[in-house]
Amino acid sequence: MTVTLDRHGSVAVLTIDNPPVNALKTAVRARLFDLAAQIEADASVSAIVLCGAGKLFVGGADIAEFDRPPEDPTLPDLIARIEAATKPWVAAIHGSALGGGLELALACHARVASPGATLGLPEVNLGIIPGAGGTQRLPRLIGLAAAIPVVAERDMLDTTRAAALGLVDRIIDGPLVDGAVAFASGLSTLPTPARSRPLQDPGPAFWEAAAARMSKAAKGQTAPPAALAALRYGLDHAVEAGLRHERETFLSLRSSAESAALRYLFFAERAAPRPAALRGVAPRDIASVGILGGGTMGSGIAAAVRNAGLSVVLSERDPAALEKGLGTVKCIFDAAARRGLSTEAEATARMAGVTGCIGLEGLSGCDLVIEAVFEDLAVKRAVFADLARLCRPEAILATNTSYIDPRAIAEGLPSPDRFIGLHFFSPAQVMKLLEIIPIPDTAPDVLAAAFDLARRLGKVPVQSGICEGFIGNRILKRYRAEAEVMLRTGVSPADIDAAMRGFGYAMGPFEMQDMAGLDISFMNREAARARGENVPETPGDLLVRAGRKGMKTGGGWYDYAAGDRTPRPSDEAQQIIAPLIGPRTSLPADQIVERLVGAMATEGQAILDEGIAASPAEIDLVQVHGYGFPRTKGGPMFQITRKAKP
Ligand code: T1G
Ligand code: NAD
Repeated sequence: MTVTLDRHGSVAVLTIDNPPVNALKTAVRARLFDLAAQIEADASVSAIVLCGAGKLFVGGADIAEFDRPPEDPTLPDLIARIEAATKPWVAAIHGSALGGGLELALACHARVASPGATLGLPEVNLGIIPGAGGTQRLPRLIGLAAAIPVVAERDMLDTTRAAALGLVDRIIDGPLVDGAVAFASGLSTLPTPARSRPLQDPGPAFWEAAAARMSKAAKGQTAPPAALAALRYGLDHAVEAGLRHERETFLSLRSSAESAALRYLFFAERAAPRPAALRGVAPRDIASVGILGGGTMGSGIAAAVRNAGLSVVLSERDPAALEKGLGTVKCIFDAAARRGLSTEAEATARMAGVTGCIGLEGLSGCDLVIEAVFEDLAVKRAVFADLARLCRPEAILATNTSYIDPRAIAEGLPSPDRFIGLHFFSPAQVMKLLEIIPIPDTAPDVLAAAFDLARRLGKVPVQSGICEGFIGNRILKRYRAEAEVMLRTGVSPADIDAAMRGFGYAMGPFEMQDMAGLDISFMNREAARARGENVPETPGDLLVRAGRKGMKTGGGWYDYAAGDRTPRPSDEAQQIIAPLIGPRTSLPADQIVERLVGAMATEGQAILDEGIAASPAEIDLVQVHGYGFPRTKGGPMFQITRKAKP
């Protein structure tokens, strides 16, 4: 099934039917291409309505086809045939008209839409630009000032805004096809195709502002500036030249490593919430959530859960700690409203859905309790023993531990089938990664509930087996260790950090340590030494012992001026660590990157071999969504696999 043809009097209704998103795969394009010729020759047809089956119009070209050369008829071929028709084609849009889907609608002579539809050109998310006329037809319909954000900045239009801009000719409140047929039947003349309409220059200020936004928001990405250039090219050249330039740019970007990485992540992110092992397993119900501990993590998790519309009870030890925790949650909601991510009213409503309690009794009615107390096994075991006594046996009990073996936390708990690890990342209301760590007793419907919770929270869930640091922190440890090996050979922290920033990280490994604080890992090493483990002195130890704990003490690997977060190379730090460092040397940036990304991938391969992670893509999701690995590079496993390709 690809496209069906029905008749409503003299109007032909074509319905694209290619679940789940009506992607314009080759078979769909070919069928439409043939039907367009057939209908054009059919004198009994006066007009055509094009619509989509299921929940949307068309979700775009078939991204899965991008690893192969384009197949005829290409989307531009199909669009040219529709545009040349002597009978009016009317696109009837519901749900979404995205990418090639919107370009197909732009080829039509008119567009009608149900309320609440979404129209956009999100190709830049995939490292490409629209490749079937979007950069040339959209601005001729809605003007360049409105088109720039849609084409180059992922702006989406809803039906109302699209109608106000002239992209949608009529909003159909009733049955869409009937309304579209009536609209098509009422067209007395053939509307001027988008490509034939004039284009006005919005003026240099618009272009400068767009370029400035792009250089900030799309740092390190190739497609957004290329999309802006395609729009500009269309202003300075005839439409045919503009279409040719757009297609050449699209084909070039489509074959780029950056687009391959972004398409790889697109599919990995959509597969993540639905692990094969959980197919058919109904998740255990979660309607009310308790958070135990209102510190750094507890307050962030409470905000994340509340943002998903779930009610939250936050428990702390004493009134002062509870007031602090609730205050932190309120600050998070208020900050989001200040940044325009929500309204003031929404912030107030969200906070109203968070109640506080002292001690654990207030959590007894929750369907799920997430523990975020101190990273101390005895403390965690004590609170879970109390929770098991107070909560219903089917209430899910989850730990947010970073390093402790969840089996040790759960040992001896009644109904261990309801115990699981939910490892959020700081700040929990922002970071999308959620590592899900079942213990051997964890019931399937509890594991399914964890994945379903991730979906409701808009998180990217990755299941991890049990090892020190699970997936993410284990790779982070290897990354830092390799950076330290490089440091000891005499390569400077500044060169290493600069190389990783050049690769696309927001900051390098040493800058990151200064921001988080060197004392955390120092205390871990000291604790290991106290347990009699042989942990050799590290340069970080020397710095902490000298009082250089990072940004919070005005210096760590780098110096920081008061109130200034800019890292400055530090002679003092260099002298302190000198006993452990070889003579100063330098390495080319690409070699630094290759060694550090290689170390991550080597650890990733060990994680796969041990069955801690199920696939390379899941390891890459952890790195991209938990540790700032640049999306345009796909992840350490993607990088290594791509390098290995002939
Ligand atoms: N091609 C192939 N598969 C797609 C797809 C696409 N365009 N969009 C979604 N899927 C798969 C997805 O992987 C998942 O598969 C299933 O459909 C449901 O997706 C020429 C070149 C449309 C808003 O970027 O934004 O057109 O995991 O979970 O939440 O210029 O999918 O079930 O096996 O996201 O209901 C431009 C991408 C393409 C839009 C629906 N279009 N898709 O959301 O479902 S490039 C896009 C979405 C292009 C032209 C250029 C969303 C959606 P599986 P889902 P959803
Ligand atoms: P934190 O010290 O900021 O907060 C811990 C909170 O738990 C404190 O507010 C404390 O008052 C409260 N608490 C302790 N005992 C309690 C009890 N019996 N009843 C109620 N409240 C109690 O610690 P954090 O950084 O939020 O870390 C919490 C957990 O999350 C730890 O297991 C940590 O390893 C893990 N984690 C931390 C991060 C991070 O970046 N900070 C990231 C992921 C996971």
